Amino acid sequence: MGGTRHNLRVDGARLWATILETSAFGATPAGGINRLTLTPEDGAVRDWFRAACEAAGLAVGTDELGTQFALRRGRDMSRAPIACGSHLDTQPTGGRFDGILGTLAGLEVMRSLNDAGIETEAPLLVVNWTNEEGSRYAPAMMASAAYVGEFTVEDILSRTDAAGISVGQALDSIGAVATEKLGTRAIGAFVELHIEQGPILEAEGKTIGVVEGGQGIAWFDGTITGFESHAGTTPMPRRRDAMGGLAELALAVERIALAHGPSAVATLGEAVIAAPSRNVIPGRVSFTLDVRDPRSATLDAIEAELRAAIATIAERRRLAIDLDRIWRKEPVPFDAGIVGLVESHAEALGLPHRRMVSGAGHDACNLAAKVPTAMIFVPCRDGISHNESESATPSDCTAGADILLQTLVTLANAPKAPA
Ligand code: HGY
Ligand code: MN
Ligand code: MN
Repeated sequence: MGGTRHNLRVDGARLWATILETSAFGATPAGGINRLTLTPEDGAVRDWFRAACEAAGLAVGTDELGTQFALRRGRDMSRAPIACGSHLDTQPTGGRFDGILGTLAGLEVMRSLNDAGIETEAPLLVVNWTNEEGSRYAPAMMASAAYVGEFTVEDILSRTDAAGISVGQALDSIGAVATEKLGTRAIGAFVELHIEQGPILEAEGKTIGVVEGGQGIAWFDGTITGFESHAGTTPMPRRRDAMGGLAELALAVERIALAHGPSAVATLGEAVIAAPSRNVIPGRVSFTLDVRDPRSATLDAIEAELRAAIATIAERRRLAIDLDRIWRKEPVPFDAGIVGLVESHAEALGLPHRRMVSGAGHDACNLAAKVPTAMIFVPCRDGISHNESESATPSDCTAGADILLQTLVTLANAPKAPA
């Protein structure tokens, strides 16, 4: 069969039905999903995914970090599979599309090839990567980073959440049993479909984002230490108020990011007062920072300016402020050949499209270090994501899945690379 069959399409209604069906696992009253990685809700959707893949004739394996690999045989099983997929875990205020669209569209592609009786030369693979979100366990895109060798199994299994539960314990709690070693699963190329999670495609009336790469990310953990004392008897000038320090830091984060705009973004997303009490001046606050920009040098500059601002706040307010960079992901370019394929298929299907860089991190940003990788974006309403109101349309999801189908088939039927 030829490399590309432009008349080949997914069953958009079936894809949409699976998105709605699986949104029940961790459904929130506001219509979103709260399905943190390796919770019972995540375990339930993983069981659903395994059963659905097996019903579609795929062989499902699980690695030591719980990542699920669903394999569709090809005529030439000596070739490395062409992979797709994304993640099924969500943020606490997650929506029904972030990660879920790419994973379920992968299943839909396999189901559509089954319906059409098509066997590809190379095998195909659908992947559900563990803990893409990084909300319960840092860093984000954790399992795909370990798959490409950035972390060891032991390091990841020992990481704990805010309740002190380790990744290993959480995997056991959902009954995840490894059938293969981390990093041993062959992948010849990786294509990830995802909602844009930003406003550009919708604003420009484009259906397909041809993603050329991912921006850089830096994550920080910090603590501000002041001095607890009586809220009623401590005069304002004598206070060493950790929350006052945090308030100033939050404004400095915003000011510094804006100064490097428009691409730079920075977020103080978590803050916890140790032993909070209405009538005690906070003495200790822990916080987290997320800083991003497509330019590595700008990430460096923002970090330096943050540290300078922290030194000034600490000195003036007689606080101790520690800032620890716990993760740095460099900006990553995707494979020009596959990017071109996504673009040419969007062209061939008459779908309005544009090239762009991803503001969000994705497992594809890790895979790109090891295998030819690219991404396909579709719009989401008002660019909203990591919010329960996250929304996309059936037609855009179907269009993205069609491009995924065409791209995967082209790659799987391409002439075998010389040994
Ligand atoms: O943080 C991110 O960019 C991704 O949504 N985990
Ligand atoms: Mn995602
Ligand atoms: Mn996300």
